[in-house]
Amino acid sequence: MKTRTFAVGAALAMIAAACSTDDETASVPTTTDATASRTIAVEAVDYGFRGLPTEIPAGTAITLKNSSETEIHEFVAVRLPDDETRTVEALTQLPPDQFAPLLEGVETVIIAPPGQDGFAVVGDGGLTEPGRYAIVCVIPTGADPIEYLEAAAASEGGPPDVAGGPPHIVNGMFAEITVTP
Ligand SMILES: [Cu+2]
Repeated sequence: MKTRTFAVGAALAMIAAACSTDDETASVPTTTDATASRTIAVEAVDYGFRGLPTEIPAGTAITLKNSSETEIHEFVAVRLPDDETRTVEALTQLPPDQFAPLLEGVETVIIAPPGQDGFAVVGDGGLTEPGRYAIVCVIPTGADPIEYLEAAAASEGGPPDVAGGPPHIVNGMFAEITVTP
C-alpha cells in the first residue's frame, strides 16, 4: 500500500508539471461549448465515476457533477501511449518510476467540490485526440475541499500540499475509456 501511495504522489507531481502551462485557466468555470458534437455528463461519487461510457467519439465534451457530500473530486484524463497495452487497473499497480511517466499525456482536468458542478483547470473538458485514456482522481481521501482548492491555486504548477489519506485512485476511483476518431 505504501508503494502505491508513493506512486500516486509521483504521478501527482507529473500531472502538476504537465499543468504548469495552464495556470491562466485555473479557477475559471468551464462552459459547455454549444458547437461540441456531444456532451457526456459524468457523476463523481465516493469513489468512482458514473455515466462514463467505455467509448466516446473525439470532440466529446465532459461535464462533471460531484454527488459526494464531503469529498472534492476530479476528472483527470490521461491519453495513454499508442504502444501501451496494459489495462488502466494494471497501470495503477505499477511502481512509481513506471507509473509516473505514463501521466505525461494529461488532456484535461476537471475539479468539482462536493455537491457542485466541476470546472476545468487543464484543457476545456473536451477529449479531442483519439486513443485510449486513463481517467483518474488522485485527491487525498478526506482532504478539506476549500483547503485543497486554495492549495491548488497557490501551488503554481506544483502538487497541492494538503493533509489527507491515500489518493482516491487507491479507493478505486479510476476508469478506462477509448476516444474514437
Ligand atoms: Cu475523487
